[in-house]
Amino acid sequence: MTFSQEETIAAISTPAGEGAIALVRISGEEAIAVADRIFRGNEKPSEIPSQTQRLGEIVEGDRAIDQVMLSVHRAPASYTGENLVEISCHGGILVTAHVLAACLEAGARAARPGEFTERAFLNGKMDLTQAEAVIDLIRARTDVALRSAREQLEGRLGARIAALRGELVQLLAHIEAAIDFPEEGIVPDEDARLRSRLDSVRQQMRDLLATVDQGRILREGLRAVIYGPTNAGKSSLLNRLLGYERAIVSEKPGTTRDTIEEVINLRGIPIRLLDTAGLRESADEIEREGIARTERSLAGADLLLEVLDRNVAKPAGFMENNATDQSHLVLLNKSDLTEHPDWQGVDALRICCLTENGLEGLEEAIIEKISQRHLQPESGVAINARHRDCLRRALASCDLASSTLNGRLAPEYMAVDLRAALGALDEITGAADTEEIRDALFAQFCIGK
Ligand SMILES: Nc1nc2c(ncn2[C@@H]2O[C@H](COP(=O)(O)OP(=O)(O)O)[C@@H](O)[C@H]2O)c(=O)[nH]1
Ligand SMILES: [Mg+2]
Repeated sequence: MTFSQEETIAAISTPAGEGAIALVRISGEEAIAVADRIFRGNEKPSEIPSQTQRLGEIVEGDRAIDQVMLSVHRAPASYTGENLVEISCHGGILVTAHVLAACLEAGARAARPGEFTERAFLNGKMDLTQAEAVIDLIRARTDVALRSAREQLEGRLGARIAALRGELVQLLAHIEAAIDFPEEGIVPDEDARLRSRLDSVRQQMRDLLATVDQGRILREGLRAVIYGPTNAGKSSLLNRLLGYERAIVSEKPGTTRDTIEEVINLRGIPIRLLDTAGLRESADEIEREGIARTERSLAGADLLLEVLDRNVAKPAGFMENNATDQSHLVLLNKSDLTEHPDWQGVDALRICCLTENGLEGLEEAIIEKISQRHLQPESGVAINARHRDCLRRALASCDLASSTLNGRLAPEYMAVDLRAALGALDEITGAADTEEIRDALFAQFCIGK
């Protein structure tokens, strides 16, 4: 990337479209000078005190573009840590485009996605885990996901990583002392202390790694796949859980052919519900493709909701205790109709999508299934896939260091491994800033953030 930090950037920070107001941001050394060139009010932006705002006009030459509120934030007390000007203009597509164009004409350059937050990171306003939390916060769909993102933004995860880092640095200091003064060696009682400290670091890393499932669910939603024979009421169940008629429901078998995906909020947990084409032998090419898609969805599911029609015979191949490592719930639908003798004594949740009977119980059962496997509500920290990759490497290096210690090999080996572990931890917070990680991370942002 050849974008310079020195340049002053500008962007529309609110979503494209019509709204009451929109926000255009300018950040960088020249931000206030750029604002001076385009703003007409009682005072010039360079005369306005920090963190205050003034009413005025944005002008292009002699022509007024819009009446706006403009606020000035001087470095380092701003979101980006640089001089930052925020212009609240009317929220029309053309108006905001003209205000931005005036900023660019006056010397700013168009910002890349995430560049404001990237500058906040580069100026030490936040570490990488906090920058990632900004994305999580914007994308959060439930209160639980929001709370987790907010805690990460406050630096909870960064603090845990910093604590681990501190312990590794201390271990490393001991080892290096042993390398520098080999005649003193590592005495047996110190040896035991080192081992227990290293073991504690490894355990803390494993504990953090265990939160990755929770993190994925809060960020992307738990994948729950509704499947079963045609006409059992799968699409009806999706509609009931969503609260509106999303999928077509029909007495004609084979109606749902494509998979339909919607996110619901089940007591704070985002759940990605997939309604699928019913499983049956079919001569229809499109339906066969739908069934192939169902099978693929099943493979990637966290939770399987098997819907069956209690009014008809048990389908061939039905297994009550489906032996998969995924969570599985058997739902006998149409409990308003008489039960076919096949189902007698079968352990399943009886529900009715017509009357909504049993749906409360279904919600309970879903929550119970997923809390057994994925969620630890007491822990607010929930790592993402990038953190997981770094932590896995850090743990592997600590494991190596541990076997070096047990094998009584030269302390130099252990020092190398501990340094590798430190490097991997530093990638998480961005202390070991590599441009590659940064580019990938900030590219996920929207422009103006
Ligand atoms: N009596 C009764 N009919 C239902 C119930 N749930 C769904 N149906 C009906 O069963 C038929 C098939 O439903 P649908 O949701 O399209 O099933 P899918 O093929 O599994 O998606 C439709 O005519 C629904 O109205 C229920 O609880 N009781
Ligand atoms: Mg259907």
